[in-house]
Amino acid sequence: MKFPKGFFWGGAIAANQAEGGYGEGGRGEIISDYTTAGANGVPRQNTYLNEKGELVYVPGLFPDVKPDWKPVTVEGEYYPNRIAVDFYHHYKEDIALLAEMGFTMFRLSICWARIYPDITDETPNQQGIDYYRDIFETCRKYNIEPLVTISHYDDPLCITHKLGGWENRAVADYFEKYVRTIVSEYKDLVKYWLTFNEINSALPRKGSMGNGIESHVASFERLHNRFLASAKAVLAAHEIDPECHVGCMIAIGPSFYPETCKPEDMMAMVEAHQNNFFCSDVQVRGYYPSYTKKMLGQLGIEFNVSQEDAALLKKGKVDFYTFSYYMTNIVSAGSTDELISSKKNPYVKYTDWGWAVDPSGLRFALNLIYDRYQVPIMVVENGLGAVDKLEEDGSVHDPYRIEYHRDHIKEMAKAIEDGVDLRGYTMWGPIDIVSAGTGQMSKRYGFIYVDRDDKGNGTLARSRKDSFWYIQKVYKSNGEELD
Ligand code: BGP
Repeated sequence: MKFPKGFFWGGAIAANQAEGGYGEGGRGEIISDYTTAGANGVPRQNTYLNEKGELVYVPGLFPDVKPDWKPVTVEGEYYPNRIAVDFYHHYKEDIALLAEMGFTMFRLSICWARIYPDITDETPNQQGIDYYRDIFETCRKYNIEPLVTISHYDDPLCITHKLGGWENRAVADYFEKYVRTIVSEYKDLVKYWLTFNEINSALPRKGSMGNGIESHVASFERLHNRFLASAKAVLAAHEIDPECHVGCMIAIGPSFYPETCKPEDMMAMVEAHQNNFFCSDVQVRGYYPSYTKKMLGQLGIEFNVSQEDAALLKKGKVDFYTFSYYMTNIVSAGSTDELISSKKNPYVKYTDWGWAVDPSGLRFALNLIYDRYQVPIMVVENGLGAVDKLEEDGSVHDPYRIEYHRDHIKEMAKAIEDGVDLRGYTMWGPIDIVSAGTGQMSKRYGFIYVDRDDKGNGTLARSRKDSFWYIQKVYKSNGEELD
């Protein structure tokens, strides 16, 4: 197994799932401050008072609410992201542990509301600026390259409640201002940026509407404005620091298999892939793909793009492609909801959360992506969410996690042999953090255990799991010592 010299080995977290520090350092409020804890199979909810003052529970990472609704906390509900794993106060200790494992890259996100508590503010919040500077300097001290996500599921609340949501094009301009601020501030420390985490999670799909306020048309408008914001970010970053690299970030779980070799299922798979690649077709190629009209037409969206917007998308192409990979799924011509069949694949195992563990799907995805775009690629999320048992002596025996990473890393090596230009691997959640989907702490991805439970009890103490020592061996040997 050979990885190229200088291959980046690391892990990834997101501010809202790790930092906590609610109300500290002058940070403004973000959506997840009002997102409750769910459970395995129980969705998280956002709690709001509607225009009549009634309490409403709204699911989703981008809750479908009206601008005049008021986010509120409800007694008896738990809001895990407010403290998360307190990376806000533990980052020095945490980064030292990452360095001990041999990390050469650390993907983390900046919380927009720490830099601009209200995104329309004219000047940035100095405490936020200093906080991230210290993080990046700490990374550099250990020769860890920061990979910074500019927006990772933590939209400031003022986007909805002051500006009316992403359908307001002004939000893209405020995003550009934010990007100009952070790239200017950190250009001596940060050379790799990603615009929007899993931008395709905001793609309107069959059956994807929330509680019916938002239409598919508005939802596409929001996405289009995010594309514009991404293009503006690329141009601004390159203007300020011609040496930096700006990438897109796509959720490629699910990659797809047709349920049968029936020709209709094969076509369903093609459509599922078009869905999957739609956002990166725009961000990497710089224009809406040929199937746009048909895809959006099926959702009742009439597709038009102005010449001015088209020119911006063309100029603001990203430099590299990154993605999250967790699982594969099955598609069939009969399934109406998001094309994905609920059938299980008999050839793979499933996690306790029902995610298919399919290492060879990663090789398949890497080949597919590279054939399509021919730009450098990084896998910036991949991992196993599992329940761990903390032993009395502080150890955690997690052979399942070791096996998971070993098998996926082997498939990456094969993809490199296949000719894919893969530059790095930042697995998801090297330190246990709050799950985005369920709000649980017990869905753990880390090599580092954090003493905190699903109700917020625990000391927040960090300890090394067995997988910590395994990954240290892998990372320090540049992927050669896998067994
Ligand atoms: C991705 C997100 C992450 C992350 C991960 C694991 O979709 O980019 O933020 O959390 O999935 O998902 P979960 O936390 O729901 O297990």
